Amino acid sequence: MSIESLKSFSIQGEVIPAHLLKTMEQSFFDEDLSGKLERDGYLLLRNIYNPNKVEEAREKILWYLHQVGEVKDPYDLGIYSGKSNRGSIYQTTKELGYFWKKVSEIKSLRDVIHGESITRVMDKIFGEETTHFSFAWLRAMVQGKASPVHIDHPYMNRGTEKLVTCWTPLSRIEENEGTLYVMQNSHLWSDIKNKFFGLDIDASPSIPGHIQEHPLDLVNQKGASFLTTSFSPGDCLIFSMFTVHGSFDNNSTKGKIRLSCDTRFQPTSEPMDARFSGPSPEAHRGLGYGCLSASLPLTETSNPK
Ligand SMILES: O=C(O)CCC(=O)C(=O)O
Ligand SMILES: [Fe+2]
Repeated sequence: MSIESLKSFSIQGEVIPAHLLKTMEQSFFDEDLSGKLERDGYLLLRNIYNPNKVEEAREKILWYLHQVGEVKDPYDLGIYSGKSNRGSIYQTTKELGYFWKKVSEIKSLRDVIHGESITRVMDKIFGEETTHFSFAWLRAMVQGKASPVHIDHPYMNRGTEKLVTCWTPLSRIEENEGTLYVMQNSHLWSDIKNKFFGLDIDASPSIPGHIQEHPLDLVNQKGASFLTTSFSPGDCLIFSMFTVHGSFDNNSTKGKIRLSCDTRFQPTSEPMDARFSGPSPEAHRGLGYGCLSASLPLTETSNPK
């Protein structure tokens, strides 16, 4: 990583010192993926999807965001307009949820995130036939926004424990454009695991699902590092339910929106969390796609979830 880009890493406006940043290690399909996932808590795989298909999905998503006035012309550059008509067109959480469901179910997006290439990877990881949640977490992160530090377990633990997250960038994401980080070896931190194991954020809505400490404090306290990298269309990052992760602030100087989608895979033979399956997944609090902060107008997403 260049010194220039290191200056761009911040979380909630706080600059991350260079010595706390390390580059993620790339994995390759022919390796022992499940062994490596168990060892490291994450797998960075490049060029898994067809980049042209990712680009096609990205353009369609941006077209929808342009339709609600959130993306400048030419829309395929993905530059935030600073404005939005989304809330005046879709006035309730339900309507906003329907809009986001429509965007999240764009065929070219589904062809990427649930397609043959990634399924092959997942079948290899689990050593058996796999399937995925029908629900997908499509995210559009504008300048200055970041996802809080968390593990995924409390958000989706009503089905099997044999579950992984797959984070798919939908464009080139430079290091200053709000990339994802994982904390090195955090999947082995027993205090975090014990604290969150069995917590269900829908059953216990008063207990925060994410980690309360500032990510910098947590990394310092653990003597750990932030692992990250830049991403290209075609890449994906797979991690376990107990891997601590979050995103850096999107510090794009051009106003570029960071588009990505997270999905969940598991063996077909295992029980699935009913909230995230079927044609109309109820998701959190029964809100469907309306539970996602991404369903809100981009002008309102100052407190991302
Ligand atoms: O994309 C983000 O900002 C957060 C993604 C995430 O938390 C996940 O993929 O589990
Ligand atoms: Fe997550």
